[in-house]
Amino acid sequence: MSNPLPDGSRLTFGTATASYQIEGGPLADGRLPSIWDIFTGVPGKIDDDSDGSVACASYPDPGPDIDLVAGLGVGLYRFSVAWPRVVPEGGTEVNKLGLDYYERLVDGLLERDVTPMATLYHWDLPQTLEDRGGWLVRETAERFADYSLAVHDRLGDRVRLWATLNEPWCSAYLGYASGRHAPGRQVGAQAHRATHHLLLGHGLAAARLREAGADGVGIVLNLTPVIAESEAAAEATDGVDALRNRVWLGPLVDGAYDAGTLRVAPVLADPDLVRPGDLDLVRGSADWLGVNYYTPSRVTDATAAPDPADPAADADLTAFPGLTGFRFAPRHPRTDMDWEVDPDSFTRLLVDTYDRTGLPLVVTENGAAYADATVLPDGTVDDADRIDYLAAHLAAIDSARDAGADVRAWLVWTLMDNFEWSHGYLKKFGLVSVDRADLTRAPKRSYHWLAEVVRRRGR
Ligand code: IFM
Repeated sequence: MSNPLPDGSRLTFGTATASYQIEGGPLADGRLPSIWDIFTGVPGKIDDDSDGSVACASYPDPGPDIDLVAGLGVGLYRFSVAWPRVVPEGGTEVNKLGLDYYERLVDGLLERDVTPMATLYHWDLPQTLEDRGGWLVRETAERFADYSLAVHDRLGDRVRLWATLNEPWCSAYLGYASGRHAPGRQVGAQAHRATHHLLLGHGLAAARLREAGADGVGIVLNLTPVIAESEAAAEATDGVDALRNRVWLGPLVDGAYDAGTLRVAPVLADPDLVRPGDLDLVRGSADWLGVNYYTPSRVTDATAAPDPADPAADADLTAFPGLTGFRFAPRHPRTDMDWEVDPDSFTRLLVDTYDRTGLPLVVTENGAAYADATVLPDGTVDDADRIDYLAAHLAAIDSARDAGADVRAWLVWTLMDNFEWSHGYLKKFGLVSVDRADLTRAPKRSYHWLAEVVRRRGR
């Protein structure tokens, strides 16, 4: 069979979404609650007190979204499968009705000549599994492999690009250390256990998929260039780099956690946690690597005075158990997430990641949240700032390719405004706006911009 990845002779374009952020229908057709259904019910966790119970109401009819994707003219669409739709109890019993939805989605994409890329885990763990320990326990990794195979059994004849996990850093450290994401636990350095079980889950799932004939299995990481802003921050910078980047890439490339990673995460040397063979399973398990990039991480020492007016200055510190004595120092300009805009760091990240891994890269997410306050007389959102961000980051990918990085595709995050996790519906990343009252979709100027880029460059 031919290689399922785009061949890279030119950049392929696409866009992406995730199940909990767009689907709604939390109890439809046998789905049971995920950790996000429970977490969003806890007062104070979501900025606008919202949840994903309606989201963009893409369930059960994916037709309008597929039309929007096709209207962009892009070649690839990355969606995620909701584990609690397919295996609601988290065990081995498969819910056929849940899979029917994804079958309709995939068939609709293929009919419109768009290649589907399925992400198997974009953070919606069945709550039943969390009740048994979630990613802190090994069993979850094993159940993830069973579930992955069930999805492949149904869709593997039509889907050839599989991403196991999306941004496992968030699952481990926002889910179990800072508690800003579901399941909202704060178990300190024990969060590293989740890291290992996520990697193991990826390795087990990749092996099962490969046995079933898959040859386009990847993993999606939110890698970030980690930049020391002061000499005194050198050690902390190394620690942040370890947990953001090396703890994932080490096992994938070398089958090992490196010494600097073990310094900040000593539990990863525990033989009861990291059992013989675990890391061998992970090494070489990816046919391609998904890179999600939004912003770099600038690290400075804690003694450098933070700007008290700067909400981004100490964001997510608790996400790094075992690390102290530093803070983040993002520069300007920034997006509505307070994330620094830095396309040059993107070029460097892609070149360095390709050098480190030798794997074909897919930019599985890249985009920006802006307030979208400017509206043209015909009602179109005039999101010039988002277009500038996207144009600069597309140029950054072109530079990385010119420098030799094997970047095959660029998937813009995201098709439409949706449930942005702990920010609810307050942060808008979409190429298409969604009216919260009646869920009407309206393409923004950035949607038309992307369609024109694709038309000019080829999809
Ligand atoms: O919306 C998220 C997505 O689900 C994962 N990557 C980052 C995006 C923006 O925060």
